[in-house]
Amino acid sequence: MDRLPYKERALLATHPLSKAIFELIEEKETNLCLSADVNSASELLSLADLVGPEICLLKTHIDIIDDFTPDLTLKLHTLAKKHRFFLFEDRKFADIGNTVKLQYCGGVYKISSWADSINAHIIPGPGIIEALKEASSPSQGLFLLAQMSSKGNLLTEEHMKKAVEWATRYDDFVIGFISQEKIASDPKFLHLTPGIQLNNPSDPLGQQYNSPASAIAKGSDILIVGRGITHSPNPLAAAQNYRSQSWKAYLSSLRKAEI
Ligand code: 5BU
Repeated sequence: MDRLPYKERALLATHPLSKAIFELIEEKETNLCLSADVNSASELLSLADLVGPEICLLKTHIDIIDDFTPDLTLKLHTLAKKHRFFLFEDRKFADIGNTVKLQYCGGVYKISSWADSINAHIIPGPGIIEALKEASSPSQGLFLLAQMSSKGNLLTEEHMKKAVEWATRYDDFVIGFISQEKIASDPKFLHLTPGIQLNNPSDPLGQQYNSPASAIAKGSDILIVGRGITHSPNPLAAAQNYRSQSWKAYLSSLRKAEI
């Protein structure tokens, strides 16, 4: 697997957010993203404060918070500055352009006002990318859903290739993919991989897990860990373990690339 160091990819990145993410990963020495899938504002904030020093991205599902108020996203933003991580709202937009724009900017969550990055399915066609781009600032970026971790999912190879094609076409807004492996050869694109856990091969509802080492070996750049951390009796120690395993796997993949 040919792999360039994150710091070199920061120089090749053409979008301000992907450049900033590559730089942060390199400086902070972490390629870990916490998927903070908890139900209350206080749990989300305490988790972000506890695990913030270990991560480059915090991934939210803001619509699972029972007691959401706009104050939560202001506080998340403050924690993101304090611990230096970026906010990624895993909203998986999937509708026509006009509707996703309304969902992105409006409603209770006003995602466009606080999320550094979001993601979208490509099923509706490229209008979804154009609409989200129109509603974003130049420093916000989009990840395209190219592959999923769940058993029996319908994202075919043809679908994945389309995601790469459209990412290339809209590279002033698309900064990478949610995928299980490296799918694009252009080093400016980030590959984010969910379905990472050390203790279990799967969950009872179709989730399938890989280890950090195996995802990095397949070319992933940022590993997304949810319950492996949040359901641990000691989330900080678990995050530190995932962080160190993911970083070591990255360093060893660089050495392999040199040989
Ligand atoms: P887990 O607890 O580590 O299984 O959580 C994984 C998270 O990543 C969860 O928030 C999912 O919504 C998200 N996810 C995923 O698991 N698999 C996918 O293919 C995509 C997102 Br896309």
